[in-house]
Amino acid sequence: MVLHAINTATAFVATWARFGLGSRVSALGPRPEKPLEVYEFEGCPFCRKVREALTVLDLPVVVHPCPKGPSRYRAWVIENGGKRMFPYLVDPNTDTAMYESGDIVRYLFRTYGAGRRPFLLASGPIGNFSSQMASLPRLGRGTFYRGTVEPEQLLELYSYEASPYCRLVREVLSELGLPYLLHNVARGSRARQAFVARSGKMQVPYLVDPNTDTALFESGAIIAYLRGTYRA
Ligand SMILES: N[C@@H](CCC(=O)N[C@@H](CS)C(=O)NCC(=O)O)C(=O)O
Repeated sequence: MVLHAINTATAFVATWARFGLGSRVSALGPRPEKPLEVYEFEGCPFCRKVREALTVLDLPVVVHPCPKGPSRYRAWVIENGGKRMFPYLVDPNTDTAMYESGDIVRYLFRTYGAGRRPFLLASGPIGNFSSQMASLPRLGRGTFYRGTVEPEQLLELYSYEASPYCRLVREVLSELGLPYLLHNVARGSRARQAFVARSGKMQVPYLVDPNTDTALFESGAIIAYLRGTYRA
């Protein structure tokens, strides 16, 4: 209980360090037919920039967590991309695959946006520094692999990047190496209506696990569920 409160408070600090970037949607361009795929880990400041861009551009994405350690997607990236570097984006809609957070953010806004990149995503060094500062209070959470059980089907998470409660859940998904379909539902998201129709209310995080026929709100409950189910 106390630990969850401390975690939530430090997750809030991370959001403030980015001035709330990733809490609302900006001008949108064309929509992809298939979800994008990203290989990343929650504790990585460069990966945060990509997740922010995906939220701001209201894009669904399959997240393949690549925490440090023997996570299978980390090995996949090294084999397919040629380098051990994260984030790595795969866009099946345009047959594109790329490293480098700055290039990925530029690509996303060029392909799926209709406006300018927010300052913290456009300014290289300042944006990177602020993202590194945002990672500090979380003390490396979401960086190291602690997974044991591989689910058969993809989990689904409704979230948006700036939400501190969602951050706590994404950290655990990352550490457990669990892949999931991330539905970004920031303010102004076109996906909100369908989300409320599915879940009954507008509240994130919301986890759906088709492997156990489970769906639940509340970060604390979701984290307990994930650890109980996927950390043998
Ligand atoms: N310039 C790259 C830097 C990426 C980078 O340094 N990523 C770190 C993680 S934060 C990494 O891949 N480290 C290797 C590892 O995790 O093994 C970018 O902006 O994408």
